[in-house]
Amino acid sequence: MTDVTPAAIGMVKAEPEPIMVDWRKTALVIIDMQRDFLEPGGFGETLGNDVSQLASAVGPISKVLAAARKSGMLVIHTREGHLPDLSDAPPAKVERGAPSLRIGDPGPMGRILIRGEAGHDIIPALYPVAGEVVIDKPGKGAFYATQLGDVLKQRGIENLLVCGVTTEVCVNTTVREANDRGYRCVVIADGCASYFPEFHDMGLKMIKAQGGIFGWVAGSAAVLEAINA
Ligand code: TIU
Repeated sequence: MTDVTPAAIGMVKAEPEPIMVDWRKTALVIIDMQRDFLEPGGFGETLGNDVSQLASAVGPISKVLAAARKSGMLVIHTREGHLPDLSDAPPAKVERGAPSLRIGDPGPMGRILIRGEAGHDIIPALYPVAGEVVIDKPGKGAFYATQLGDVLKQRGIENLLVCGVTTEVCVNTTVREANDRGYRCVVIADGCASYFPEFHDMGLKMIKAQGGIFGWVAGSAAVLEAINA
């Protein structure tokens, strides 16, 4: 008998090329699957968006989440939102555009994009379980003003499976932040969604272009196949 854990290397059929990942050094990062973005009456809808556009990501994410949980992979959920006193919400963000309700205004799911309110929480289908990490973030990127970097370092993580909403906003910003910090990001194409289908497509293309300038892109089926292999 030996106490050396066998290697847990898997190959994900990704673009622009397949990528080998050590699952022990990999985390699943689910970006902002909050009621505020996916349900009527939340932040996404106040910005004028058709929130039903995001529903397609839920099924693929729940399958990958189930496989990650079964395999013992580190699971991280993020939530975009602000403190009740708005002290972490820059006026430049709060005052932006002409939404029907602004950040902090009372809405049908509580105050828009405020921590602790119903709308800020993660949708029931993907709700975190004990042992999973929840990162609250004031910005679009999950590294800015959060403990995410420390969590990943502590756990020896080198690779991120990234999914969530929206493709071109919080997913792209987080992947760019992670890429600059040395993480290999594999973005789960059908586990992401945008209010704008063309931005979803382009957001994924931008990541995998130029030899994978920001990372890799793979479908949930390819990711599942690799995790379950
Ligand atoms: N989570 C995230 O992407 N925040 C956004 O504000 N996205 C929009 O597309 N508006």
